[in-house]
Amino acid sequence: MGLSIVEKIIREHLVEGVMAAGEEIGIRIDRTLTQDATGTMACLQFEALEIPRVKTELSVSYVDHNTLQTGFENADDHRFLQSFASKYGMYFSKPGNGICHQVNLERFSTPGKTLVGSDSHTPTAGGAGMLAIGVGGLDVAAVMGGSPLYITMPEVVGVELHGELKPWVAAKDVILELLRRCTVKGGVGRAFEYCGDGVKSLSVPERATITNMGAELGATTSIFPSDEVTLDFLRREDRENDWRPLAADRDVKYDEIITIELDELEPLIAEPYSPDNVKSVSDLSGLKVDQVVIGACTNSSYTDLAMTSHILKRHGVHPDVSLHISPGSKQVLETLARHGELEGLFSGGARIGEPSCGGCIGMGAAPGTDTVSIRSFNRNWKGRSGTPDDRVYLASVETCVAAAIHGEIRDPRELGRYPQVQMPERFVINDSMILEPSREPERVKILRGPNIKPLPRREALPEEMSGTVLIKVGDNISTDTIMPAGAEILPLRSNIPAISKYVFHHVDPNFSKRAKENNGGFIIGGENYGQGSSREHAAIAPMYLGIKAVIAKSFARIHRTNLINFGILPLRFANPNDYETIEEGAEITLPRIRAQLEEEKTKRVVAMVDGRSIALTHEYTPRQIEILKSGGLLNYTKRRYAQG
Ligand code: MIC
Ligand code: SF4
Repeated sequence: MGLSIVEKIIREHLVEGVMAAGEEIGIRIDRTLTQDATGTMACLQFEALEIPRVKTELSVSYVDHNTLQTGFENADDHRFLQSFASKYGMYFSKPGNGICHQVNLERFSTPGKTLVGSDSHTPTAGGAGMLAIGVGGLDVAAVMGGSPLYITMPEVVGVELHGELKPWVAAKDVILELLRRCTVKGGVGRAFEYCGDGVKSLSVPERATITNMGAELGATTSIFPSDEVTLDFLRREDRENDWRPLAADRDVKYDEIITIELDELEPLIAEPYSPDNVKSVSDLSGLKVDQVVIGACTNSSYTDLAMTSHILKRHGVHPDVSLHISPGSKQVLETLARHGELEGLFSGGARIGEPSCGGCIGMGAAPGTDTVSIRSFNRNWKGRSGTPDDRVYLASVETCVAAAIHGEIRDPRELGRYPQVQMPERFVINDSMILEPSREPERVKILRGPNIKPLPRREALPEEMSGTVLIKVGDNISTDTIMPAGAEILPLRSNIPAISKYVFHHVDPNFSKRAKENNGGFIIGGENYGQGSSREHAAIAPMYLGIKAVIAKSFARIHRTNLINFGILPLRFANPNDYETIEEGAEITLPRIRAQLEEEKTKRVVAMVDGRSIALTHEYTPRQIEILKSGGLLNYTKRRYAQG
């Protein structure tokens, strides 16, 4: 039977396990990507492994999230990351050079290579045929230290694209359509591989928009074939030598096939507060819009912004709208400047920010009270923008520009002639903000500011665990809810004692105080607990507060692994109805927990809840059980990989 692209790349990199869906496999990783908000922890963790130099073929450390320097913290982190990269053999992309996923796509993406990144949107690189997976920082640290990446072999879904998109309908609408059909948990345990005659009509940046938002489906990864279109993109980046063709075998048998007729799609929009809350733009026509933000790793490529410029030249921004633009990278900005499109953005009335994540992670551009903000981003969970009761809608750049011009949501097709923007023959190639590692690493001193605090560690798993249910939450709780970001909290990513005060802050500001008073305890969750970002702070900070286990109906992939990596037990209700029977304040005991986990075959754990017993399941692999027994991945990896 023929293989999919996902299977072909995995087969080339397989070092442990069998390539069958649901099985744990270990794959060799060629490259890593880290960003500043998760990178400082990854670096501290790598340091704790006591390995002198990264062992990957290429590791790049980016600064893109914490570029708002309202105090010393972020600037100190940048200096730390720069000195760390130089000493340990990583490339360093300076603040201002752009969003990790966009810069990676432009300067490093290589078909057929494996990439792990400490950011959930790492699969953006799948737009150029890379097998790219988002994980927590500790998993990246272990990979930089020479460990394979351990994942559950996903099922492979073939997304068959037919035809071509109509003018004003965008790649963003393709992924919004998938989110509408599959929901934010539809991709858990699955990889999305794009195929069909429609693939060739999409450019690499358009493909990257689609694979980027595969993260919102909860997918392990998303990938496009590597074809002439990929070669064409790499040529414009002066990297044609990085190309190799990649296609699924003709007789491939996908686990499921989803078909999308591109020419039947219409402009779509996700309403607050979930990326899968998708409607037709025309259904919302007339809704007053106060702010429009174009940018983020989903939609901030040269073609996105050049098209914006051409439309703004024709029609200016509505007087009541504030239009913010964050270019994805310095290359995008420089290319716009060289081709005269930057002028169109300014003269049309846009506010231009530096190339960074910016408003996407609440670092600026927070919307006003009771106002509507429409964004080309990928996430719209309540409060993520920095305004607690925000009303953020997600849409294509085309739909965003139409709203900026009209001051209300309008179908972009009403704007008339579509400006067909081509990519330039050559993008502006200027890697001056990407620094090479030092050739004399022993002379490099790591620069550590006062906000960088030592890593907290967890002891080995005790024989028995007991405590109180500190909080009970519902379905689809994102890591933004568990560990919020934004301008106030994000600068504390290197300081776990300080950031842990904000765990569940917007649900219960006293959560961290209560956790401390109770010496930790338990969390109860619904379906898809921990969806969204890869931030391991949503596990480290609860670990620091003494959380012992999270008992939920189901978990999102990255967060579940992060919990295990930090010695917190993710456990599932054997009978989901038991969720209803546990309230905040209940007393839970996990008797003989070490022994229970060792009874591997049953994969069951019995919990005593206020004296009654409840059956839980765990689905840990033998390796994960060892990690949990060691008190987390750091203790485990140190033992296993430090030598050699
Ligand atoms: C996000 O989009 O939520 C982030 C910020 O990029 C996160 C990483 C982080 O929290 O640092 C992600 O997507 O993994
Ligand atoms: Fe940055 Fe937003 Fe992309 Fe996360 S989703 S990497 S915060 S631009």
